Amino acid sequence: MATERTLSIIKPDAVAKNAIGEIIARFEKAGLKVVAAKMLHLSDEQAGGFYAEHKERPFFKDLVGFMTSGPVVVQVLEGDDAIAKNRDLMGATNPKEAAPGTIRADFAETIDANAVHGSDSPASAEREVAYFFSADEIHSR
Ligand code: RTP
Ligand code: MG
Repeated sequence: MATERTLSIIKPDAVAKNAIGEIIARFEKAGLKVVAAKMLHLSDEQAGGFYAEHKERPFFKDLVGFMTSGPVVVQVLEGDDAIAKNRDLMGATNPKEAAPGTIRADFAETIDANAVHGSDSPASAEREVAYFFSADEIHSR
């Protein structure tokens, strides 16, 4: 299995619930390492640019509104198969459909406020990591 990097965001709902530590513990227990991290309160421009692929979707305005509603924790996770592993830990986009024991099943109630973001492919991981972090902010280990 290839060592990969993926971009994770702990969204405003999970930060507000004081669940940052519990969510990061799940990554670490699954063998993913936090190699970069920061807390940010995203602007409309930052959130809209990050989710630019969804610009024409009906939920885009709500998505940007939610992602700017409070601070988030952005992290780079590194490990074997990190992109798919993180998506497995997160669970389905809609928490009501997320498998028991996944982050979204345990920490989220609605599709709009669903606790975490994770890159969905190697191409998005590369773009998303670079969106928030410069090379000297990432500490591979
Ligand atoms: P994310 O990008 O945040 O990790 O979520 P995802 O890959 O599981 O889902 P994606 O299709 O990329 O959608 C991004 C976020 O938009 C909201 N959404 N709402 N109402 C809807 O039908 C709908 N579909 C998506 C969700 O909050 C989702 O996380
Ligand atoms: Mg997505």
